[in-house]
Amino acid sequence: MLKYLPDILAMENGSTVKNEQDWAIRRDEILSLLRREIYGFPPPVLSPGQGRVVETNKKCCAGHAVLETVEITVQTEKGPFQFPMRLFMPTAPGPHPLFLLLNFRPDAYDMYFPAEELIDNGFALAVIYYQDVTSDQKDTWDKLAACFERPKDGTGYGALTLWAYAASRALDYLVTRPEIDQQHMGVIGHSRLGKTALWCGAQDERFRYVYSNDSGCAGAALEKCKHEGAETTRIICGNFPYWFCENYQKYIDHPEKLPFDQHFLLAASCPRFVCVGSASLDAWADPVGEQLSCEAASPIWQALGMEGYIGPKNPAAVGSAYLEGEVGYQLRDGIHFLSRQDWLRYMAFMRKHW
Ligand code: GTR
Repeated sequence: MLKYLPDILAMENGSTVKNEQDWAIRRDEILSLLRREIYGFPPPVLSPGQGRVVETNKKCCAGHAVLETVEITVQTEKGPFQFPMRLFMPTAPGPHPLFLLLNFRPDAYDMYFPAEELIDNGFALAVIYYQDVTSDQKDTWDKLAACFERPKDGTGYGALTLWAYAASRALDYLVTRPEIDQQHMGVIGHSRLGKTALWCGAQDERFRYVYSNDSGCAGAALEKCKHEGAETTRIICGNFPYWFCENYQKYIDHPEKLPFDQHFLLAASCPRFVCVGSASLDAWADPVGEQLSCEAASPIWQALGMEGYIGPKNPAAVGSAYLEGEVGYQLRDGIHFLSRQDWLRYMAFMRKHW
């Protein structure tokens, strides 16, 4: 493996992760590190998120699903904050496995999710439009971001952390729905929201499946090992400083000094299941860096008697999918996109590890 990556097994007390007890300690260390140095600490959870169905459409997906609009309420330091969530629930008897998608647009139907295909495969789908939570704009700390005092010591939440936090508050409500199978819930996102999904799943153990689609820099892709055409720490820190905590800026020209790499983010979901998807024409998100990260995260699963990533060490062939291990990887043909093909593989991954 890449020798210059920080050792994921090396605990702060100098010992090596060998079993579940060690891993519980090491996972906390990793989460603290990621919170302190890149994503920021989340706001406190004052009480579980609550939901209220405000609209119901029964003529959805050929009548095979009910589409609800649910208002999610989060208690904050400045009072209740609300955002909407769409919920496609199969009409067939449950309980149903669930995908919770963080999405780019508020529309009920969207190019990034094949609602009917998911429903016909027996999945429930919850969708949050991320900018209902907080705007994706520099120096605009609005909506949920305006509801808490952001710590000024460099570790205060970035926007990714707030979007992830909101997904967890929506999950607080979703687990109260008897139609949902709580053993089979996954969080998923594309691109910046793929970074968010990884970060959400890393922290929230109720998600048994964590999916990253084309998440790239500061997502699944390694920062210390970039390939041609890939986004760098300098570019992402310069363009999107507000996605992260301020401490991340310390590394803008020195990713080699980061005390972690992105395989730590994947590993934080161990012993659960992580599936990383790349696209062949998406050099910006660094497919090879994403695949290497899956391999680099795997020693944690192996220390616990599992396998992690089971796939080639050389760059994967276009169109291939390696879904056998607890860490899946797939390389779809085509551009930066969350496609039907990606979803078919993500459904297969969940089924395989049922
Ligand atoms: C790009 C950004 C990427 C990725 C992408 C997206 O501009 O550089 O890291 O997050 O946006 O979210 O579409």
